[in-house]
Amino acid sequence: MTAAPTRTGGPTDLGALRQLAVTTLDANWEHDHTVPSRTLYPHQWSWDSAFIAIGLAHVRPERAWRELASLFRAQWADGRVPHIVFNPALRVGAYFPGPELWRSTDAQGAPAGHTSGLVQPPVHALAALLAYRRAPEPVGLAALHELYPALVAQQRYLADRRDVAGDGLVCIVHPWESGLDNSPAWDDPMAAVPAEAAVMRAYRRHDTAHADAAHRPTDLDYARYLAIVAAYRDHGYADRALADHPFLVECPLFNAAFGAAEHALAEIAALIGADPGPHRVRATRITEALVRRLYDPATGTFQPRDVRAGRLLGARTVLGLTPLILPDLPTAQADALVVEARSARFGVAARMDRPLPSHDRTAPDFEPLRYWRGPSWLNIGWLVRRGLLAHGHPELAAGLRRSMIGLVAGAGCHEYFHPDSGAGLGSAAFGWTAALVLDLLADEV
Ligand code: 9WN
Repeated sequence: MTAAPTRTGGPTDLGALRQLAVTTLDANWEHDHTVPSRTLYPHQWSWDSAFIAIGLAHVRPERAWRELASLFRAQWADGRVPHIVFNPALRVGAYFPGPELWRSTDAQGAPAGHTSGLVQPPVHALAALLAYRRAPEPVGLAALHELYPALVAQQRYLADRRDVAGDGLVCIVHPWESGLDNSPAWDDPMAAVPAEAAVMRAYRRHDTAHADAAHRPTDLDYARYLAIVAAYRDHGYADRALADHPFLVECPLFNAAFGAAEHALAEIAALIGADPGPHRVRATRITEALVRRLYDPATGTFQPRDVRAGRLLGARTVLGLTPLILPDLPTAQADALVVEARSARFGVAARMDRPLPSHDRTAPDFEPLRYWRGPSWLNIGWLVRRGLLAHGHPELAAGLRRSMIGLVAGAGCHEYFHPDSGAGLGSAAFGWTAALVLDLLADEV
């Protein structure tokens, strides 16, 4: 195994790389969870914790279970797992928007501590299963027993409350729920959200104090993010009246995670003596719905659906590749996604000359420095690599793995990376980058 040539700031060999990853996770550990970043994101984030648990299972297995347990302690009565769990010990203004904007404790069924009211892709059942496989004993099985009902409730919330179109898929109500906040995928539905950048004069953004504003979402993006949060919050985060909500989208990644969670729950159920059957049935239905509603034969990839406008969204982002993680994705769609992944848009190859970008690198709105509009992210590469393995493409998976390890070896545990040079961008000590590189290093290929 060879790592890419060292770029500024990276460790010199794979032992040092592993050590850097462990040190990063240790430094970000905060009493019962890991912060994504001490500076930019000092609270607990939902899908970050799942990815982080996967890495912790290799080196600090007991913390992997504590990470998931602390997140699920903040689960709402309706089953939603909030995308941010606020640490009450931090000062007001440690992150924007903070608890004073979310006002979760006014909402019915919210926990006593402050959280957001949104969710993120449900990758937690998969994380719990992988953590168990890496570290089954002594606490693994007991932890699965504890988590299982909460993971089932998380899925039930999504299936019962968020299937706004009634087509078997989950609707996200905010770009933050996708995890790919300012992806070009959301440009069209965001343009329809009435807001003015000037409203941001009334607030102090925390992110641009810690990262280059040119790499972050714009003020107009933030004005719209706040308007959508206000609409949801002012209805008590209830999902009954969503027909009038300003942002309603079916995201391929979110729904692929939703299906992958049922596959993982089937395996967890079998391990703890519960019935895997219903999970298998639900997994099959989700994959069928995803193919029926989000696969676009014209582009050969999955596109998000704007539920308000009643049409598929056109941007070809990396979100479209992620249904590969579904083991039961039909061969026709899996083959088409491999063609898309290998195309000049994404450049996946057995020997990659550049990292996997978050957006079509041939598109006119590709922005190599701006967050989810071009830069390369380890969590997405990690998911796509799993998908390539699941669908019989070990050489491509190995190429992607080498590329990802090369990125961290070259630049350190950055939040994201320049999609041409591989230079590190965003937070320099990012939780899921550290965790997932540990997971990649532990595999042979
Ligand atoms: C808003 C924590 C989170 C990630 C998201 C990423 C970013 C937050 C922000 O950071 O989002 O949730 O303030 O930009 O987009 O995927 O979970 O790392």
